[in-house]
Amino acid sequence: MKSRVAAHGLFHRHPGNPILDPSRWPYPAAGSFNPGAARVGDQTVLLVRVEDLGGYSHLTAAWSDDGLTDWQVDTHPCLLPSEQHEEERWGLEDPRIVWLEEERKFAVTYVSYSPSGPLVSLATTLDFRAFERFGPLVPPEDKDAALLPRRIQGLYGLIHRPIMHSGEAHVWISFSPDLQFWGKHRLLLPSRPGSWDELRVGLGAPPIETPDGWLLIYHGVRTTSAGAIYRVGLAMLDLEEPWQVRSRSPEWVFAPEEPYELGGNVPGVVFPSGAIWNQATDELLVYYGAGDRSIGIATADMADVLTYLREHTQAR
Ligand code: BMA
Repeated sequence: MKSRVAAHGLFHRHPGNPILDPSRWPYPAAGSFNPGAARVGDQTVLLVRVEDLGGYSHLTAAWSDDGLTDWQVDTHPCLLPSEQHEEERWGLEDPRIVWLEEERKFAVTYVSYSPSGPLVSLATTLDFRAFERFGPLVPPEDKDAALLPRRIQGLYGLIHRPIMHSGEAHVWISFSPDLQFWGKHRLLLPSRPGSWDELRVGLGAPPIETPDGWLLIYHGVRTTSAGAIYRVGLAMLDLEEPWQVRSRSPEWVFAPEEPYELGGNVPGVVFPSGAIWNQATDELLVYYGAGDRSIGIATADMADVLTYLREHTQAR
């Protein structure tokens, strides 16, 4: 029988961390962080949130053959705020990428920072050079969204994170027949009073389809006298009824520890936003923003992640 997997031993930092930071950028940047991730042909692309020196963000692609080393950063941004989209006026942030098999396109859900608050927009692409914009999916304030890669009972699913007036925020799931009109809204993962994720929770990487269900890698926030701490937890959703949470980590599985996570522009932040599961090696690569300034990779064996979640069947 497999031995019990300790939460803190699940993930390992890549020795090359941080793999990207503003010093590697071909133009001036204050931060390069919170990337979406995808495999395109035989390369990994990171769609990186780049914060310019004016404090506004846009998206630029970086490419690597093995998804770990030798990153080539495009010389120009691929998604800048569009004048035709007023909701993008204060920048584009935190993209999540999903391959939509039915559409045969990548769907990029990103935060459009509108003057009346952040909301979630959708664009599609095949090559991370040309994009088609579909505009806002949900009104402000809402963030941290990704589509499910396939329809469930005939409907597309969107996991997202509306923010309440109180500042608290929980993860929700909504459904749509056409990627445009959204309904069937349900609370999915609430923040847990008293816990490490008591203030806010938000989707990290897009949901990953596993034999046990949809794996969610999420961030949880607690405010302390020294400021907010962003840590990482796991949850498993039912495969065919993804509004049902099958298990959730009682403890965090990854937290700021290294200087680039404890420092940076916003100290004490690890913010997963992309993940790639190499099914040949069973390795899960999680790409995360560190301190709102740089990018790190955390790796885990998917078998260990699934074992851990099978042992934590508490749903909420
Ligand atoms: C969240 C988002 C993220 C950011 C995090 C920590 O609200 O804005 O982009 O990484 O805060 O500052």
